[in-house]
Amino acid sequence: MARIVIDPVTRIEGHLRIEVEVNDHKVTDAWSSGTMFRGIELILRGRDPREAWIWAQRICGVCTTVHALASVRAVENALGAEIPENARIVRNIIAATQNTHDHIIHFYHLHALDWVDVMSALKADPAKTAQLAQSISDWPKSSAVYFKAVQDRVKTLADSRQLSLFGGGDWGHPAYKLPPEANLLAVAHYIEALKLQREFIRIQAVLGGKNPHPQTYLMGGMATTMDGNEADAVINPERITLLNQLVANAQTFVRQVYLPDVLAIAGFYPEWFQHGAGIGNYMTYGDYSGDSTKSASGFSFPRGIVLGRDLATVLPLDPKNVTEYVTRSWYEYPDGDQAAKHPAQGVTDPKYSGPKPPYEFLKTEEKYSWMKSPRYDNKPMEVGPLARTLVAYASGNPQVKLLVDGTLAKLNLPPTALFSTLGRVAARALEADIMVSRLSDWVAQLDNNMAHGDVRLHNGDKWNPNSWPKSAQGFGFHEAPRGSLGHWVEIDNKKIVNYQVIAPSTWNAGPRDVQQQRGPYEAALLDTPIADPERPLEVLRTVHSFDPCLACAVHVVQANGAARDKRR
Ligand code: NFE
Repeated sequence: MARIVIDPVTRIEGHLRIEVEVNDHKVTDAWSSGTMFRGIELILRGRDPREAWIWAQRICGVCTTVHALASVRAVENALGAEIPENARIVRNIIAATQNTHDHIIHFYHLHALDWVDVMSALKADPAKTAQLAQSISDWPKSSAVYFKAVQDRVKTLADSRQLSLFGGGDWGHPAYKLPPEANLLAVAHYIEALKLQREFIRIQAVLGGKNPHPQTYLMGGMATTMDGNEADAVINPERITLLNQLVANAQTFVRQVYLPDVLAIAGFYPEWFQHGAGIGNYMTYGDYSGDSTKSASGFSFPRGIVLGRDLATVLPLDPKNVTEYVTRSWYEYPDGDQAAKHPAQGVTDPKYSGPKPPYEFLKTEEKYSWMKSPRYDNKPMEVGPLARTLVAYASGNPQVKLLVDGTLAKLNLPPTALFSTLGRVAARALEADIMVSRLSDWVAQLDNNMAHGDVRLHNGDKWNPNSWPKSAQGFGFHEAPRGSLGHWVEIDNKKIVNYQVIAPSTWNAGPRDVQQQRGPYEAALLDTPIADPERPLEVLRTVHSFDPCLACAVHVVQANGAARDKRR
């Protein structure tokens, strides 16, 4: 038996440590630990709730914008502020752009190299690579000359012995299965994706003023301008043309590059549709209102829970059933560490009790993470693109069913194959396809409203604090790229007195709970095959398939205004 430690896990955001026990080349137990402590919510205490989103979105620069959206929604929920139709659409466009952008970057720049051996691409025949590329897609760049040029670039890096962004890989690892031509194809598209993402994210600059961290949110709407007859308006016919172009380019990329690449790569790793399932409970708050009612029934990505991998039933979700444990986290609750707390009554009292550095292993039989353990109805839940896809699929959403069934048919797999490491990867790509098609719908809606003279972006009726109740509590949610995000705010006497965030990666990467139930990462790692314990590439495949962000996942809140910063 061997204990393997990966710390830090790279090609993620934040600080994640994974410890696994390996017996006979298989993972027999796993622990996921957030090793960074951070406290953005602290600085929200005492502030005007109208400015909460500005601070909250600094929780993360990777899922930039998502915390602004969840935060502004929490405050609007607390104070009963409604937003106009155009603000709903602009928020949807910003969020879906972020989602699509994240998924593309995740696949190519954070995850693909777990499957793609960059150095093997040097052995590829560019003409055969062109044939392979043309057999899976109409993407116009797929010529032998193009692939030869990419290969020459990689060769220059390799000859210089400074691999730059391809440095530090486990090249030559026996778990790599792609032929050289598929490796060259993927490396070429890795570089293409760098260019695409840079262009596509201009949508945030148009609608949000900048990226990362768009600056146009406002309680009650959006702080931007819209006028069909005004060249100086932020949203005008010229900008609609630009948005349409950027969305169309992304759609072409998703359909002609990203999706075909995922299918081609997955085809060489069919066994990874059997590894990495994990706990098998999937949760989504749902999001992306298709109409101004904002009710859950109008969500483009529906709300619900799939429990125990049962795709025949979608259970309703009630955010009241969300709790967090600190039994195995470096915090204490005033009423004991066995307790479960709803985030609206959340308490964060940090008490590090792990080993003093330098240390070899964490005390995994005790507390071992800065992440808390979120639970729904006392059960661990996986959140993210796979959860959203499964809930939509099991709900009978026609677009999702068509796309998922078509993809499974191409791979000759049953729906149960989705409960896996590659199921997560495939679901993310399919979701990107759906997101970009929704994006063009929303840009068209915005254009249509403008053509009909509806240019309202903000409701000011709750802006004056004198119109607020003495105290109020609110919940804001968003389906961020990595899954279900919740913000809880408590307002008293016009100021924030308590603020709590549960981010998607806290759901997925959190540690065990009072009942010793593993978190989703930990459960997903069980039975992972390990070819070479010195280079546990296979562990990274499953951990990366969740798209971890530990900056979001660890946080601290001060309950009831008690100001004690115990950072260490
Ligand atoms: Ni920092 Fe995030 C997303 C949020 S965490 S990346 O998506 O919220 O999982």
